[in-house]
Amino acid sequence: MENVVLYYFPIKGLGEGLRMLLTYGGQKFEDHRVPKDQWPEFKPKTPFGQMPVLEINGKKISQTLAIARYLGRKYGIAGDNLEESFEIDQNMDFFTDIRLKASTVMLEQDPAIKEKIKADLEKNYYPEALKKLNELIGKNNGHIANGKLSWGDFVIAGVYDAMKNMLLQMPDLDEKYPNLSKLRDNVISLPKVKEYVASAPKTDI
Ligand SMILES: N[C@@H](CCC(=O)N[C@@H](CS)C(=O)NCC(=O)O)C(=O)O
Repeated sequence: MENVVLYYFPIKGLGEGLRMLLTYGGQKFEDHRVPKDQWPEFKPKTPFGQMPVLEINGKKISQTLAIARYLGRKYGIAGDNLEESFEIDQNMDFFTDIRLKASTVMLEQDPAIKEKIKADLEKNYYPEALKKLNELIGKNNGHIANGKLSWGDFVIAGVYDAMKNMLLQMPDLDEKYPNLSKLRDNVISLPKVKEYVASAPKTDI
């Protein structure tokens, strides 16, 4: 039997999609939540100095999308052919563009510049990008690609609260772009995942 450990901070963020994917796949794992004060000691022991990290029988692997794709292939939700796999990758790259743009606000330390970047994204980027993402999910029956469940859905569902509350800082995200929260609900209402979510620590991000 595989010995599996998922390392991430004690929040949902990028780790939650992987926790939910492992649960969906019926994989028993240790949900190791690394407290902030223990991170400096653990950081050099990770492949790229960042989490999430998945350890399988002592081997540590990293990068959220690569791990999610790997688990998706393992559990049969990575597309049924090359074209379907491509569609998941393409649409997840688009989602990642939005997530990384939104992260620039959080990463900026100067309050005045932070406000400027946020205002610019709200005026010139989010309306078009989030409208497109919302439409894409709508066309795919509440999924990111191919009109059906894939590993990409788990990543988006996991990071949804962090996007809404910390990165986009958009309290009305559910109402403005309802297909995003519909996708999240589709994932968290999957039987095994629902059980995991009910017993998982409650966090805002
Ligand atoms: N490209 C990486 C990014 C991971 C990442 O940004 N991790 C953050 C937490 S969400 C982190 O480890 N931050 C602590 C640090 O960089 O020291 C991935 O997709 O997994």
